[in-house]
Amino acid sequence: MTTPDLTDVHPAWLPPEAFRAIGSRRTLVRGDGLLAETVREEVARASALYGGGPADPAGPADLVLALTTATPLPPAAQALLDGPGADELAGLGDEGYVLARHDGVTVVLADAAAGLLHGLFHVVRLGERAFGAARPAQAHRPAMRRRMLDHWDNIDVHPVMGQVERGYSGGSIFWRDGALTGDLARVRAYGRLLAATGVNAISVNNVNVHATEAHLLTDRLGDVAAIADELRPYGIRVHLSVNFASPIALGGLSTADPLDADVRAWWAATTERVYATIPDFGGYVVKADSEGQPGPFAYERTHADGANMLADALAPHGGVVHWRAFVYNHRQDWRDRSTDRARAAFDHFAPLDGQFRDNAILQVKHGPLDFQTREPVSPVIAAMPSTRLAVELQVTQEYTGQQRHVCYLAPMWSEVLGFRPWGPDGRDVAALATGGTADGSVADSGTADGALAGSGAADGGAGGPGGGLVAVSNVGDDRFWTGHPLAQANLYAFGRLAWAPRLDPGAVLDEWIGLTFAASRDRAALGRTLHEMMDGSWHTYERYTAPLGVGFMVRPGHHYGPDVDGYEYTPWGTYHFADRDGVGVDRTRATGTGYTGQYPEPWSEVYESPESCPDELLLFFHHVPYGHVLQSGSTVVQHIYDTHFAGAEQAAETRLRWQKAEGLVDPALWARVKERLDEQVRSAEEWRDQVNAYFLRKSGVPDAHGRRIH
Ligand code: BDP
Repeated sequence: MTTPDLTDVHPAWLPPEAFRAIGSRRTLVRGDGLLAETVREEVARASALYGGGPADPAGPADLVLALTTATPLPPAAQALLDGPGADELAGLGDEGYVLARHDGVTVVLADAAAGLLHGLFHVVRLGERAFGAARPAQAHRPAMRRRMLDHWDNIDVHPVMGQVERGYSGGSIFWRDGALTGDLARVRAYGRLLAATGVNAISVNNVNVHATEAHLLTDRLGDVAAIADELRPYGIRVHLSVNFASPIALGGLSTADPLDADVRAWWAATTERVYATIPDFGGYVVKADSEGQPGPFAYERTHADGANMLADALAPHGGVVHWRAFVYNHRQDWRDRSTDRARAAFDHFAPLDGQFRDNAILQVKHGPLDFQTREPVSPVIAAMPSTRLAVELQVTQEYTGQQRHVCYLAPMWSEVLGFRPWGPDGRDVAALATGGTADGSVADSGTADGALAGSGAADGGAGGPGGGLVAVSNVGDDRFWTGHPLAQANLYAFGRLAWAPRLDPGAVLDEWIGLTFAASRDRAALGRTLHEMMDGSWHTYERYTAPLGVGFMVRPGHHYGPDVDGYEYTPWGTYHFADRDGVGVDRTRATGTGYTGQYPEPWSEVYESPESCPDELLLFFHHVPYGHVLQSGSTVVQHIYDTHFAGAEQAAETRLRWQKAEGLVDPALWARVKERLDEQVRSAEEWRDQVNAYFLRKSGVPDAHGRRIH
């Protein structure tokens, strides 16, 4: 294997300089297998750049990366095995590792080669610090067993969505001109970047499986195998989005009924062929009965019937099906207020808890609607104690500025992962996705993959084995990978939080800055600037867009920029109900849609009352008069004015900060960010003016500070 060298492509968080500390040292790599070769290759490349090299096996070394099975072990590794660090070595699993530094040698020990690779990237993150003071042996294991990116990529260019649905970074890195890309080195480079964050699975095509892409399952499987070959050296397994109606479209059957014997046989045979071609294939991703995709409802079967059929086809091969819970009616009658899209996933899936196979993972969007800037945590996540749940995030910034605005999303994800549906003493979302039985088991430590507990206890019970964390990727064939170079941080942070959900998002940001800009001539100044620009950028974005959790004030279709009533009278079920007296959606049990009743206590009660509902979600849960006083002391309408003026100002400050950083980074990157910031400032003013003018006209309440509202 040769490590990719893509001179025109930005190295993201793995520039050569990030390997300086390793590259200038004497390193020993011991162990066999494909991923151990990758580790060797990485070390050799760094050494070639910085003058270090493989240590003489008999002589001294600065860094030892070894499998516990290697014989003979280098003395520093053997000392760790025999010494006080031995306890840490128990139960490392197939991705964990122990890191220690003693007697002037830094040691990474792992039971499996994937662990060695993760350990190597840990040393890269530490840089010189890895070779400083002694470190007691410490075990590191991923909290989530599967840490997965879904690509919404099409092979063909879709007439409306383009090639990558909700993609803001150019074309697909997998598919070009109706075929597999000729640039497989780019795919490999992507795998390398992802491995350095901890991601270990990718689904390579859109969840909306169009006609061409459906064939990836059968006659175009070779393309998927070629991608798998590129990603395998980095420990990343490939998954495929499949169309539920494939037996009809590809198999010539007359039905896709999940209980039909021929249909089941077709899936079993097809899946067998997939594994014959790609033995480490991960499994299927399915969007069914949603936004026009076929599904089991056509045959009056449940989603458990649908998911289990695929799970059964995959089980003999060790595969899993990710079955998405994003199921709702997108042809609603807006005049009928008895429907509430937020309720849909819970209404469909909660009654099915306990009916899914062990290798069926229910993939739930983190909020009940659709990746808005602010949503409560989906009540489905707390409603399925006997089902393996994966939480789905959106790294691609569909509703958060489409990679034209700076919007660092890790603080949002961290809030989601830390949310405790049963109150302060219950488990949090990270624990539910991990499947850990106790809170502490989540912090960069073990995954429990035990039997399903099946308990619906009021505190969340012991829970199932957990389905992990999934996100929609933001990567395309753009030379900066993500269109907006700073949007790389979201991709990086996703992987890091999937590995260790309790990491501080600000610290992860600094880690990304440190690696990505390792070559900057003034790293400290640049680091401060970027931190200030990015750490609070989600809140800034929230301030100048839809207020107080109301969501969806975007232009229909492409979802960029403000359109205050764009979705208000459409069939999509996404309303804010603003009128002359007030705004917001009444989702209470007492007078509204009853959605608050989908939460366990205490949140059911907290959300039910406008007095206790957190300000930032007030309009998600309540329809209130414009003069309603928030917990902050401000009225709703004054809050809207204040935050919109402040948010647009903060966007302008962000641009100013960047202007001062000119010269500290590569000029092309600086220019790209500057161009995006110009658009952000323009767009933020547009949001400010439209939202403020809208609420001024609706309410007739002037700004208390007399500012001009256009
Ligand atoms: C929405 C997107 C749409 C996706 C859908 C999904 O607008 O393009 O197909 O989610 O998650 O956010 O399936």
